[in-house]
Amino acid sequence: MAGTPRYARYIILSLLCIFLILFFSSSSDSPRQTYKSAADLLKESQSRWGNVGSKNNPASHGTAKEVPLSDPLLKDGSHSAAPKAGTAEGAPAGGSSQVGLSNPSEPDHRVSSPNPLAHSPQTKLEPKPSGPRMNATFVTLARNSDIWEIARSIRQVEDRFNRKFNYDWVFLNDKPFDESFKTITSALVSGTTKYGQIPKEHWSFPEWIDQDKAKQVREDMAKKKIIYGDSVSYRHMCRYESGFFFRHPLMLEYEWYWRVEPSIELFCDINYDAFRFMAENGKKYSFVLSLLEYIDTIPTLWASTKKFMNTYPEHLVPGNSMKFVSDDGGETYNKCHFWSNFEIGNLNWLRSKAYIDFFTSLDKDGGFFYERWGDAPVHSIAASLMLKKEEIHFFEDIAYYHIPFTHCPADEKYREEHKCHCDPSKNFDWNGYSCTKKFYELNGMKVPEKKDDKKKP
Ligand SMILES: Nc1nc2c(ncn2[C@@H]2O[C@H](COP(=O)(O)OP(=O)(O)O)[C@@H](O)[C@H]2O)c(=O)[nH]1
Ligand SMILES: [Mg+2]
Repeated sequence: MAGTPRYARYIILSLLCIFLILFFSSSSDSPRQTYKSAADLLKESQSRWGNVGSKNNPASHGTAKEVPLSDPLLKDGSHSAAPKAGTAEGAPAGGSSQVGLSNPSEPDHRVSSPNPLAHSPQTKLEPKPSGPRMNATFVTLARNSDIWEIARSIRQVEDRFNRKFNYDWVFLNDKPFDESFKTITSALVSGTTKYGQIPKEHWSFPEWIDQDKAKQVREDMAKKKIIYGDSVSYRHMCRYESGFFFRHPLMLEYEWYWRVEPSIELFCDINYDAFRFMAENGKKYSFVLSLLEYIDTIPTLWASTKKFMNTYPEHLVPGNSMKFVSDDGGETYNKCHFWSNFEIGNLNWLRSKAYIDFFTSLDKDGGFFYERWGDAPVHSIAASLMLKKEEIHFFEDIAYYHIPFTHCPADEKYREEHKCHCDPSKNFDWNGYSCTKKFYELNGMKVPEKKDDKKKP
């Protein structure tokens, strides 16, 4: 029985402890608030940050002015489903299954919770582009099957450039575009999209081509494993890009084009209007990568070019870039060409008599089918002979990739400021197969010093 008072003492002591704990916790000085719900959080933050999203809120209004006003996804009614962040119109519709959004006893908090850091001084918003717009369009030749590869390219072009400018995009195809291609691409492009079918006469063998001879060439090239050597469609494509895309009815209303191919990458922000740069600086043709052509695809291209030069000497422009394509004053071709999967150029130049005479003359000689002439050497030779050298521009600042080559700007500060994600060690410009050095020399430009060279003793 001696244990009974001891147990009683333990019980009294325990009760005393519990009482003391409860007393101190309820009378603590620290203001511990507990929030009931996300709605309370929102109310709290609204009183702290003002009525975020409302037109009268100076915090959101002041910065919103700086951002381009047009939402890439809102170019027409059919693609306006994306909510506008921070606006009442952009709130999710009623009946949403989102947690906490459907309780009628809660206040209306269908706007997103504000991010207190969103408008902090560290946030770098791009200025809204100013100045006149050019009469310009992107242009892409593609098959329906290219959809996902071209979608990737478009996304990059939009993110890095066009979401700020909203230029149109023309898609051309030898077959009708299917609905899926149109829906996906028009959702991605911030400007107006247009879809054109190529007329049969621009994508078929001209009547002067000897079909048997052309077939024999394809078989021979296949045996030699020349890339695309056995392909008929690739030849139509090269001929079309050389002589017809700029004459398609959809292209006739534009003065400037920017060619985009599937699977390309843009590595840096382009914060100015590259079309306007071309116009204001008297440029007609531009490039980012140049290289040597595979000679087996163009063995007689220069002979045809010489024929053209003799027939139309009036089309050769004094002060041209002959030195870019020939190391012996025009006797032979040095195989240099601008890589035409990227081009920003003037359509009126391509539609000029000089260029059309050049293309027609080459086309009559049949090398698009009897060899495998590419549109890159054709455009490049034309630009080098029929434009003043100042009219050709190298976009050193446009960081670009098309398999397998990269152009990555040399300047480290530039790369940082433009959020570039290219590896400068992959830059192709000063590789032995590139012709960019030749372009620099011809134009009296200084070849950038390699950062690595400086470190060498
Ligand atoms: N509509 C259509 N486009 C084509 C065809 N062949 C190639 N192209 C397009 O022409 C461009 C060049 O073709 P690509 O396969 O990229 O050639 P590469 O860059 O020389 O390897 C791309 O924009 C292709 O989508 C074709 O048969 N039909
Ligand atoms: Mg390509």
